Amino acid sequence: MGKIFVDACKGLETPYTPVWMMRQAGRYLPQYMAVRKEAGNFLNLCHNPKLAAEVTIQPLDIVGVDAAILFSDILVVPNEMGMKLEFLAGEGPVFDKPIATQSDLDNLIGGEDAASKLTYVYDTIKLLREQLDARGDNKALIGFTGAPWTLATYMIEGQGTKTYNICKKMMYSNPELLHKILKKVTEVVKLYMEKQIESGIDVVQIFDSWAAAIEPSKYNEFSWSYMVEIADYLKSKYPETPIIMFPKGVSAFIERGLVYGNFDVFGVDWGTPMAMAKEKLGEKYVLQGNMEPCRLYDKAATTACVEGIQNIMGGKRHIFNLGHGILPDVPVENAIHFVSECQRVSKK
Ligand code: 1CP
Repeated sequence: MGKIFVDACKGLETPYTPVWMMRQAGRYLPQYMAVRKEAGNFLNLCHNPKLAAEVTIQPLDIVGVDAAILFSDILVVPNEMGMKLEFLAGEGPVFDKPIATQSDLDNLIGGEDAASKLTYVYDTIKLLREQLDARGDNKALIGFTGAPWTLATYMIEGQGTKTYNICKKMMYSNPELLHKILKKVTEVVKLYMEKQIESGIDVVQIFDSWAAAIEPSKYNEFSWSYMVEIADYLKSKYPETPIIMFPKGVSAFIERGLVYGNFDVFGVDWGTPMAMAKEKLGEKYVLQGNMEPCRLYDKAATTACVEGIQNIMGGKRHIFNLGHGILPDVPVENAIHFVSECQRVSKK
């Protein structure tokens, strides 16, 4: 028997619709908080394969999801390109010297030199591969990367942002430099994902969390085309490894029929009506999603949404998920409820 999650990514029939949650290994789990404390801080946890593997597995046992997602962060990539990264309590990620000029970019490590520094990620994956195979329960392992655009927003702004004004100023006044940054990041990401696959992941997910910062007519040029390039590269070498594309907030882009490329699964965010996504994309891609994460605060609101999505998708070419990450103050029992409801309503 194949892994139910991998089969679903390929559009094959499965006994029920598999489910996982973005950000499922994280702060809403007391068991995660305990391991993070043991590690000292979040980045130490990412750098420690034994502990990173432990928190990756936690949601399989505690919440019952059908796939594990590698515990790491999208920002380890710019960090290993030479940008010093810190996670400040309450403020999130901060880079001490954002990229503003061509010479800042030239100082960054690129290509194989950067990708081969991420050994702790590959070691975590190898450990997880052994542990998951030993369990024998056919749960899949998802590897991931940030999209070049989403990574570039942190590299240029130096931190999270509400307005994206520094990177958008570059987009309109110096697009050549922005493209050079995106190209350099794309080259590292291609090799990074290739090494994740070689280390043992089953499926790749690309997070373009800040896709919605770009106006629809510029989205292909500054983000989508780079992800298509990454997918083409990976598919030419690993045609059997499914790729999930999750761009957040691009409902206008979907509606205009602008989605193309060598992906297997399209991750639908919670602001996009599932019926519209199905109509526009359902034949080309398996769809993943898309419950509004805040419905997890209420069990009845969760059940109603799961049933609604099931009615639209009918258990075909679908993977249940949230339409973005789970929030830290969600009760664990509500997450368990979501997962079991997805499996219940879709059981054949
Ligand atoms: O323990 C802590 O305090 C740190 C919180 C945390 C965690 C648990 C961060 C900091 N990152 C992570 C893990 C993580 N990040 C995972 C693996 C765990 C899982 O999904 O189960 C993944 C896939 C990510 C990816 C990630 N990091 C994204 C894309 C996904 C998304 O939610 O859109 C982004 C944008 C980041 C950046 C990031 N990492 C952490 C913070 C606080 C932020 C900033 C978010 C922001 O700018 O608003």
